[in-house]
Amino acid sequence: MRILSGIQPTGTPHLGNYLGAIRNWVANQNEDSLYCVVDLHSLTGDIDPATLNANTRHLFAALLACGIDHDKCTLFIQSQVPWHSQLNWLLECVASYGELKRMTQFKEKADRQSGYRVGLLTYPVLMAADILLYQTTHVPVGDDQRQHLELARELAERFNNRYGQTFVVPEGMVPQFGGRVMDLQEPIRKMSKSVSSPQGSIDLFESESSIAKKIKRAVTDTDNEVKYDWESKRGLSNLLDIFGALTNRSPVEIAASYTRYGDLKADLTEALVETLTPIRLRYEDLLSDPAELARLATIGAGKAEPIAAETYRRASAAMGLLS
Ligand code: ATP
Ligand code: LTN
Repeated sequence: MRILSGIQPTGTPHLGNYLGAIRNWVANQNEDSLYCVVDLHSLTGDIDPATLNANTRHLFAALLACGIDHDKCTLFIQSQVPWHSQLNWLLECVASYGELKRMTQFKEKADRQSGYRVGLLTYPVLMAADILLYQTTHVPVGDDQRQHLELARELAERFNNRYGQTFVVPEGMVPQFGGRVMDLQEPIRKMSKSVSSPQGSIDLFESESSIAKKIKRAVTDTDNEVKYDWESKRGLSNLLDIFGALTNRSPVEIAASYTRYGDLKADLTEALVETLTPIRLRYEDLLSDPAELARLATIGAGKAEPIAAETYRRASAAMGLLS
């Protein structure tokens, strides 16, 4: 089993990133696992250079704080391994404009930005390059990445058919609960770094009082029946999903043990504080030593690079490029 996943340094990581992805990265880090901060992906939006620089360092520290251990797996920064951009180009010449134009995330994001960048369209190809470079068998991601993952599989198969067996065709790993954490204020959309309002999202480094306030104000409904039902009770079901993911229990079972929203919210707050406080303390500690973070990033890139170089070499030779 070879695992790879990535996360964008577009802002402070939130509970959705943690429950949908990072927690599962930690759980699987004893496999042959590589995890990266995908800074090149963040250039698809309008991000200030100083902000991108700081976010990348902070996110690297955040992953360590969440329990990623650089001795057990490979943790690196995407742009420090140049083969990602190199393979991206080869795969852009395998992908079609039509299939990229149809990606749901592209359509949503393009709708919100006038004069969006070409990179926003081709972004899933770069994600496919990230995955295929490492002969990845499994990709732990949240539910929103299913379509991008399907494209990575399709490109691998198309390349193998056209140019000869080169890439492993990867599988997604989406968690049963926590794979799609919704915005606390607008539970019809997913919690997101770049779109959610501060009230709709819980950051990994949120203080206890702020977590309590946000959960208290999370949108539910007025009929006061505690029931897990995504059709009629989205806000409440989201809270039950979060609670279930945090405590490894089924949301239906949790719902059965409460009669009042207030009690459920109080206990959920407690579970969140218990999970997030140690992460916040480790994070603050890690940020105090930037030289050590830079050293760990260099080690990670050094471990990833030879694997990526070998796959790139095979792919470029298969396409007829001279070495
Ligand atoms: P952005 O808002 O900038 O698009 P994001 O918050 O969606 O960012 P990413 O960096 O794109 O986060 O995603 C990192 C990982 O977190 C991916 O595996 C993604 O599927 C997962 N993820 C993101 N949002 C959620 C969510 N609300 N619930 C569960 N998983 C999520
Ligand atoms: N597209 C993903 C981030 C991402 C990724 C990857 C995830 C980039 N490269 C490789 C898994 C594997 C996102 O926006 N969440």
